[in-house]
Amino acid sequence: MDVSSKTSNDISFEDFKEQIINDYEIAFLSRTCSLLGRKEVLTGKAKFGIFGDGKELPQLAMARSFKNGDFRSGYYRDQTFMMALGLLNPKEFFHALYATTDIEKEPMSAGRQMGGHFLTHSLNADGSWKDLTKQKNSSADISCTAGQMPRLLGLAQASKVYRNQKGLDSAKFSVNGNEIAWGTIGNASTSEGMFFETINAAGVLQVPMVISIWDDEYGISVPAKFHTTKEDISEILSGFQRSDNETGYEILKVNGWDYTALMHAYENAADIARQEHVPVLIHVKELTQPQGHSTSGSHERYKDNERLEWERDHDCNKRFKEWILESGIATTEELATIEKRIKRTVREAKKEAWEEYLKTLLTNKTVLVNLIEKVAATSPNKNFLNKLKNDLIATEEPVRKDLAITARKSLRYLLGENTQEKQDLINWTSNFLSEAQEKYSSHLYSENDSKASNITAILPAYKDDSELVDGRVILRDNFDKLFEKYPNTLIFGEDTGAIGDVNQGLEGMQEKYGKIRVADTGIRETTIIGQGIGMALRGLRPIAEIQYLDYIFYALATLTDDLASLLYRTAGKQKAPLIIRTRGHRLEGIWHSGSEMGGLIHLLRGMYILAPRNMTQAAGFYNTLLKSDEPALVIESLNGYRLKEKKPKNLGEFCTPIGKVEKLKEGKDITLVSYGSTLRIVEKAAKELIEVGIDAEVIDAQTLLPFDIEMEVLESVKKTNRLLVIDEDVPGGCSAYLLNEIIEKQGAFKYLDSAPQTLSAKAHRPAYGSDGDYFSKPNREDIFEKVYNIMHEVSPNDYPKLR
Ligand SMILES: Cc1ncc(C[n+]2csc(CCOP(=O)(O)OP(=O)(O)O)c2C)c(N)n1
Ligand SMILES: [Mg+2]
Repeated sequence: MDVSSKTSNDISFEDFKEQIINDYEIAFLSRTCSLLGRKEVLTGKAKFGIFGDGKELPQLAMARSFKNGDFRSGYYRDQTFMMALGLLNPKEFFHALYATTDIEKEPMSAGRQMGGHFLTHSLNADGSWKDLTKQKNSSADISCTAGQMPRLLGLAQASKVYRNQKGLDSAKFSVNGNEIAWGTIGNASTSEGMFFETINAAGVLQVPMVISIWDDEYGISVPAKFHTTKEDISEILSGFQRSDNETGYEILKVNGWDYTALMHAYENAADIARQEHVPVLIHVKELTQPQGHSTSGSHERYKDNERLEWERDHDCNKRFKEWILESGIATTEELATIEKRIKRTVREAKKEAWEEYLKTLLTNKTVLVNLIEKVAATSPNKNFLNKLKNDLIATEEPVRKDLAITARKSLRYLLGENTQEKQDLINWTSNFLSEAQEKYSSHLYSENDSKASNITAILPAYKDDSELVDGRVILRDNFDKLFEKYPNTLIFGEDTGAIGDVNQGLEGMQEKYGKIRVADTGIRETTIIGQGIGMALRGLRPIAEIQYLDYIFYALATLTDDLASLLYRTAGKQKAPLIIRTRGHRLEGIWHSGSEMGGLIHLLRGMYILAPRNMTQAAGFYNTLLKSDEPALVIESLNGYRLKEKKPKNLGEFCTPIGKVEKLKEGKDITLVSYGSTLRIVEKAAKELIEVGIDAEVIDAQTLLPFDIEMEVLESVKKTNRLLVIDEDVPGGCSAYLLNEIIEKQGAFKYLDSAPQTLSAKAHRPAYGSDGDYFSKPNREDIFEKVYNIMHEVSPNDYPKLR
């Protein structure tokens, strides 16, 4: 196995010396950036700063053991690590602080994330993968403490899959699974459930993950005694330590100011993880925060003098320097020369970054000042316009907002004027606004050809004598085709493997495709999603199964904070095309009847949310999604697995289009829009309505995010002039969203002759009793009566009062 690394044991003393001096330079460089960064915030040039000071030394050790192909999943303290690997330079550090919106200059997020949130680019401009085995990789940070943990599990698991599963397309992602996923987390954040869930799962899965805990004994102002039992995280995790006869973790403890101990700990950890695929936990103790937590306050408020004194004494850079001097590796003068040079470098980088940041803004300012000057020359509102112009001139360091406000306000003073100068100002303003908007709003979804809503629809095809089978059989046989067709696809979840999911949609698949590709997991929704995100970030095509929609909320934080925001927060530089399979809508009881679509569509923008009415449509969505590279949530109908459907002959091929509604019944009196399980009831109600002379058009929304890109519902409303949206979410939930899409976005209000309405479930969850569903969710009679009453209002003579 090619996992050997050059260790400090087998290099010459000269090399060792050089390495140490190099490390000292990085430690000093990083610290200088932190100190100057804080000043930039305090003088108002940047809004907020959170830095890596006090954590430099262990990050140098981690960087030294970090190889090409490896992945980091960490948090805001890791600037030294990034600098050590050449993934962040001082100029980029300052660009991030100022939030420069140019991705070339601010590669971490093009100004979308606060400084201190790191990443590397996994994608080329066209959205295709770079060769991740030839670069050092960092998944994109999020601010939520411990939010990096679930994905860390998946990043590590990918190595395990690549090493053990034959036939995968691994060229750009793995060399025999030798890659380590390196996690970092603050001591206080280990209190989060996500941390414990991940630790346990990685122990079960035995994946190559090295998790470092940067322990500075504080979480902002709160000391360790309020966070951690016994105030010692590795002590309380000691039960995870592997033994001769049981698998588990290797747990290491090391002081964060002890350079040689750190180097050895990290080399040791890397060897164990890389070669044996055993998770390693490194508890790095006695770290400090020389400048306190962030620029939001000073730590003198909550640390006593004794602690502050202790921190000064244990500052890892100070101890490192003392050790270098004591060991005779360098002299005081030599280090002073280095420090002087680095201070200069950082100051220059800061200056250049600020100038670059301001440059386009100042150019735009000059153009705008000229444009306003010209319109003012002939305008009766000259004085007002000149005031706006002079105010802008006085704003020496404008942000885009200042320019936008000035331009937009000046147009108000030109109402009724009709000059070329005014037109020039209008043109400039429109351009400026759309460019600025693009900088802050692009990449919520893919902008490439593989965008999910670009995938062409392929209809299911049937033989003349196609058999009627249970819906779950269609899913199962379709998954069979998909596993055959896409070697990198794998599915996992609670009861997904051995029994082939609770509804037998994967019956026999584990026997056929093995325990890696069709796998059971523990009951731990958050890390099931984390497995999916991490593996998707490394080129696999995971399908993570959440057993019931009602339990997705355990994983909601990871879905909304990490997965849904990924493309946006990386400005298109990372993707995680994770498919989440779950089942929901009505069945029975409070936790097996969920259809909480409103909550999901609001929190998961950046993902696709699909609610197929039957298993053929569902299978078609999986087929479409695997051709695309975007994350999606597919909610199968819980009560549809045993309903009969005609079995298509082109399983694995037909594609349900994303963003397209489907008309299920033509009608002329009213448009009924619904989705999922409710739709079947709507169809039955529509049949009964015919008996009283009401001819409803029935439309399946089926893809909620995005909804009806081609605006087919609008065409329907143009014909029927009436609209009712029906679902089984709470009042004001998804039905209100659909109404907003149709009325406001599509502009259907112009064509309505009756008030548009919604019919939803009650605000509470459905009761379990045999008629609990009937009284909790819209039933056939409710739908019939609601439609009838709308028609009664239109024509009381034709449709006399029901009751
Ligand atoms: C889920 C969540 N809760 C609260 C916060 C606010 N917050 C940011 S950092 C932090 C303290 C983290 O302390 P620790 O994990 O020890 O890391 P350190 O900053 O000390 O390195 C808190 C409470 C957050 N970002 N996310
Ligand atoms: Mg801490």
